[in-house]
Amino acid sequence: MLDGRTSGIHAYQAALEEAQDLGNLGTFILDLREGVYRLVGVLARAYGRTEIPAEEVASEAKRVFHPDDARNVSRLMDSLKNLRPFEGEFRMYVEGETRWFQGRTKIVRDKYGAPTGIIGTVVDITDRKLEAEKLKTLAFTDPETGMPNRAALLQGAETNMALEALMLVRFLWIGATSQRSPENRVKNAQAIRDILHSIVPVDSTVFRYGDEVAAITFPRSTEIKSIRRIAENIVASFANPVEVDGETLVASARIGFAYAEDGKSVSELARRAEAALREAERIHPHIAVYTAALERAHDRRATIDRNLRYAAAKGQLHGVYQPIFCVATQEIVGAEALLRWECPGIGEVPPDEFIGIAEDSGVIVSLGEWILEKAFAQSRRWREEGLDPIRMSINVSVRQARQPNFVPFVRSLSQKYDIPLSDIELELTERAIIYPEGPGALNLRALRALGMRVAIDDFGTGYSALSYLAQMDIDTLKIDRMFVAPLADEPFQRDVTASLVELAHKRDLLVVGEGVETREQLECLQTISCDEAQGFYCARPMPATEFAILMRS
Ligand code: G
Ligand code: MN
Repeated sequence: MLDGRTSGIHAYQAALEEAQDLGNLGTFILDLREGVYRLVGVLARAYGRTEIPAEEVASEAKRVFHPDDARNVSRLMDSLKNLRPFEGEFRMYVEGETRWFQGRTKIVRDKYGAPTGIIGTVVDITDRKLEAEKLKTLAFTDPETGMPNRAALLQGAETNMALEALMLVRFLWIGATSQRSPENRVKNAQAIRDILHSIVPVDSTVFRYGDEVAAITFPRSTEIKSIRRIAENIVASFANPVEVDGETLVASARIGFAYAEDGKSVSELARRAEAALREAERIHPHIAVYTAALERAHDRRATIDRNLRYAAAKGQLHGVYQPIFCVATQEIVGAEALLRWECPGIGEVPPDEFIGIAEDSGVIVSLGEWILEKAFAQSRRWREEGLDPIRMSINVSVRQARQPNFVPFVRSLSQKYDIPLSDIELELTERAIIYPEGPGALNLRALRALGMRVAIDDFGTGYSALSYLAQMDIDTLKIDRMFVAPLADEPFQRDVTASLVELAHKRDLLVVGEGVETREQLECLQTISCDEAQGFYCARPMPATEFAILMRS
C-alpha cells in the first residue's frame, strides 16, 4: 500500500506509526504474558526505545516525565500495576523538549473477561495548554495598568499564600480631574498604582479591584501594627497633589480593611473590607477596619432601608403630635406632627436614624407625603371633634420640597381636608433655606405666597449664620435645644440666645424654643421674650387622642 515491498499487517503498522509521528501521538501495548511494553510514536521517542520490560517502566519514568507531574505519574504507574484504566495529563521530555500530553489507558480482556494486556495512548496537548495559560493571564490582568485584577484576587491566582489582612483603597479625584478623558483616566490609574507600589511592603500585592479601587493583600508574615500605619501613609500621601503626566492633580483616598480570620475565604475578606470601606466614607480620617459591630450597624441600616420602602403600604407608620405652647399664656397654640415607625425585626426606630436612610434612598418623598396627609387629616379630625383650630407643623426634607409636584400636592391636601394653608407650617432645616437658588427654595416662596408658614428648624445646629436671618424667606425661627439647654446655667449663653430672639423679632419672626426639658429653661425663655416653647418638660409627643384630651383640659 504505502510501500510495494511490504504488505498486509505490516503495511498498516508502518502507516499507523507514521500517522502517530505526524500528530505527535504515542501508543503502547502491554502483553501481560510477555511482560513487555511495545512503544510507538512519541512514547518510543521519549523512552528512546520501542520495547521496555514491564518492571522498568516505573524506574524509567523519572527520566521521561516532568517532576511537577509526579502525582499524576504515580497514579498512572499504580493503575498500570493494578490493571485499572487511567486518564490524566502530564509533561514528558521528548528529544530535549518538554511537552504536555493527555494520556489514557484501557485494559484488554479475553472472551472470558480475564485481562490479557493494556493499551494506552498519549496525545500532545501543548498548544491547548499554552493557550489556556495565556487566557488565564489575560483574565487575571487589568489591561490598563497591568495589575492583577479582582478575579485574580478572588480566585486566588496571586494569593494562594495565607493572608494577614486585605485592604481596599478608593480614590476620589477632586475637581476637573474626575471628568477627564478615558486615556487620562488610565494614566490616573497608573499613577495610583505607582504610588501604592512605593508605599506597600514588597511582599504585598496590589490589585486593581475596581475602576478607582485598589486592593492590597498582606501576607501572614506582616506585622499587624504596620497595617494601619500603611493605611495612614496612603491617606497622607494623597494630602499632597499628585503629579500625573506633567499635570498637578488632587485626589483623596478612603481605606477599608479587614484582618483575616481562620476559615474565612478571600471573598469573605473582600466583603468585609467593602463594608469597612463604606464606613470609611463617613468618618475622618477616612480609614475604617472591619468589626462585627460595624457589620451589625451595616445590617441594621440595610434592614431599615429595605423595610422602609414598604413601611407606609404595610401600615407600620404612625403619627404622634407634640404640643407647642405660648410662653406667656401657657396655652397650646400648635402641634408638631412627628413620624414614628415600627420596623419589623428591629422595633421602634428613632426618626433621626431612619430619616437619614430615607433621604439617601429617596423614600423620604413618600414618607413625607404620608405624614403630610396624616397631619392634614388629623387637623380636620380635631376640628370635627370641636377643638379650637391650632397651627400644625410638619417637617419637610429638602429633597421632598424640591419635588416638582410638591406645591400642587400640599394645595390639594388643603382643599381635600378643608384646612386653610395659613394653619399649616412647614419646618425646614437651615441647609434647605440657605441655598435659595435651588428649586426647593422657589417652591417655598410659592407656598408662602399661598399663605402657608415656613419655619427654620433646629436653628443653631447648622451654620447658624445670623446674617442669613435677614434674607431668609421664613415666618418662624425654631431655636435648637443646643441653645435652650444651657439657658439656666450659663449667663453668656443666655445673652446669646436673648440676642437671637431680639434679632428674630426685628425681622417679625415668631420664635419657638425647642427641647425645653426643665422649668428653669421655660422661665428663661419667658425672660428673654421667646414666643413659644416645645419640649419634654411642656409635653411629650403623644397620640392624637391624648392630644385632644390635653387640649380640652
Ligand atoms: O428636628 P426636630 O426639632 O423636628 O426634632 C423633633 C424631635 O425631637 C422629635 O423626635 C421629638 O421626639 C424630639 N424632642 C421633642 N422634645 C424634646 C425634648 O425636650 N428633648 C429632647 N431631647 N428631644 C425632644
Ligand atoms: Mn421639627
